[in-house]
Amino acid sequence: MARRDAGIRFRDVYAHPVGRDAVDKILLQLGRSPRWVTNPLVANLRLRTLGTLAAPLIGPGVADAFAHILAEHPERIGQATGSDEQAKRSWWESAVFYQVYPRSFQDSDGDGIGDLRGIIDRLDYLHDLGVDCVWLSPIFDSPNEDMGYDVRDYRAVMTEMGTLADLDELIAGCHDRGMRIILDLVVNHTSAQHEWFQAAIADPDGPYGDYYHLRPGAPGEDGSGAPPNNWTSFFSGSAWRWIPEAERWALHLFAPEQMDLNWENPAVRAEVADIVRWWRARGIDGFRMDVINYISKRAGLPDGNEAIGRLMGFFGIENYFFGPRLHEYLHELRTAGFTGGGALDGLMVGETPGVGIEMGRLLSDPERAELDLVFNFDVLEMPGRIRWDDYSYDLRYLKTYYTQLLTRLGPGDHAALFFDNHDNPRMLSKVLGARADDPRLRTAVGKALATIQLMLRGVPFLFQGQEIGAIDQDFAGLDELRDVESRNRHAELRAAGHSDAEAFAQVLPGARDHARTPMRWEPGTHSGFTTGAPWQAGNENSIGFTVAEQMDEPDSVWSFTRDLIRLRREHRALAAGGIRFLAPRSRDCFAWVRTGGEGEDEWLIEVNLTDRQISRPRGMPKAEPVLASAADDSMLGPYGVLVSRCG
Ligand code: ISL
Repeated sequence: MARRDAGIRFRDVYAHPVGRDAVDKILLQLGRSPRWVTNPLVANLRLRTLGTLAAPLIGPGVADAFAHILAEHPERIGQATGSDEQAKRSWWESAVFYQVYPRSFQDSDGDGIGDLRGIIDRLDYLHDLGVDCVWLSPIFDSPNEDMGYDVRDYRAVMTEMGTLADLDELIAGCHDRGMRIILDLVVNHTSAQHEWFQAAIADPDGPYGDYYHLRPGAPGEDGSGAPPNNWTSFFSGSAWRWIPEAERWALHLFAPEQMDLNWENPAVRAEVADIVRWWRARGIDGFRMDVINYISKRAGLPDGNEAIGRLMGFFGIENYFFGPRLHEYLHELRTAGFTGGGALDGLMVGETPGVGIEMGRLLSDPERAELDLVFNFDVLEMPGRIRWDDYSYDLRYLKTYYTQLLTRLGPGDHAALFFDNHDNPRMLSKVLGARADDPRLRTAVGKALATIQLMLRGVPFLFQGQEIGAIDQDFAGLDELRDVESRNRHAELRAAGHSDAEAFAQVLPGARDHARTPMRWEPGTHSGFTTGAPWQAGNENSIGFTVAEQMDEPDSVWSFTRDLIRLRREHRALAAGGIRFLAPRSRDCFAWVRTGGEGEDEWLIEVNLTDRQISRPRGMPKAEPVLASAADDSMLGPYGVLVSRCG
């Protein structure tokens, strides 16, 4: 069989959306410029030659892995087309989203776990902030091995969070206030306790056996029996679990209790479409689709390339992060699940770890009727860094990242703009570290991040607590960490010979637990989150950074965030207009203009990305300051911000 990479030149790889994003991702991890690969010498190299030359450095087979991906996806990078005016105007394009992590938002019954009634009690708060759409992290029935991301029943509410009647009341409460609500749909995998999986292992050759990736084999008494391939889990260890009662290996890309669904099976796809229709009928306005780019696995589940596995930290990822039938599955779900009365309605925002700019454009191209927009995670860490690294995030990287991202997106493309979520430490703490104890700096950075997120061109997703300058927690030890990823990583480090203290020190910087501490509503015991014992430690007691204190303080992060959202609501250019970047040569100042339609105001935004005072860039357009933080008409203080109306 002719090798797949016969004749392919490196420029072909870089002209392909998947190839370009994969190469850019590798360059990002290596902290290298794209010029490394766009120069004619490299660009004209045959992929096979490059693979041979690079083999000593990156190992064999990488070129073939690229060729394989290109062969599976015939698309080429499309040019940005259309215009801002032509781009369709759906409700979500100008909406401000707010992610609620229900478990840590508000407890109403004193069991220490946040619940739906608690969210209902806080809907006026979200409305006052200016939220247009609430995204709930999973509330479905779950054993909570991964805090709800292991669903046991897609049509029932987790007991500790309430009932379906509560959820119906919450949906109505949002709609009555002119807000919308989307749920977190986790359908790459189910809980091992889901009835489908239980039926599958009871009868692996029966109808449900093909709902999952089950493979024969056996670990052997002496453990000599190897799993079906070398894939590793994102939560440590192999991605395969031996199920003795079924005498099968079962695939789990995440925890051993999260069993990957086999989307090649039309019955699985039909089940998911039915779940979507069921929730749409209950009034849900859409979904955030959990790791939805992983659903299509390469046929045969082949071994992962050693070099890619070492570089990315997970073996096998090239066989599923953008699988061969992904477009087909998404389009089918979009049309089967979301077509209400003929028009494509409802929102599908994809959580797509590992997907880069071009793949994101492909998945969210309106012409394809797949996803509406995706989360691109490359903003969360600086080049060459991973979440577990203990380092100081330099905000100047945001100028590089967003200038590249938003310049590459066309008017028909949309970017989800986010800094925090339930899976990552707080961005504010990544920037300031221990300096976050300085309330002035903490407030300045909180406002700067809110300005970038709410004033750039894109769809902002605030995460609970961001609006009050929430920061990471000083967890005292492993017993305060609840996240399966944190605890498994700690166990893996201990098994590798690290002491408890060393293992904890390596887990702490990247622990997802930082984002899952209880919302700080007011000073005092458990910050008004619960009258009981909170499920997760939240030992911060800094003064001035609770909701109650911030709402009363005109110079707080909360008030500034509310004012930014209000400006978006009052001026279309800020919510849905175009963007023109200014002062490209200034490393320290991130400046841009939001452009409107005929007769609409244009707006100038300037952000000091450093902890030093700087002069405003020269040559800015004439503009009247409307909202400012640590700034005047000539200087921008540390992390200072100016939002001005042009003209
Ligand atoms: O945050 C991440 C990438 O930056 C990863 O830690 C995260 O696991 C990955 O993005 C997938 O996350 C989603 O699926 C997981 C679940 O644990 C996460 O909470 C969810 O957001 C498995 O369902």
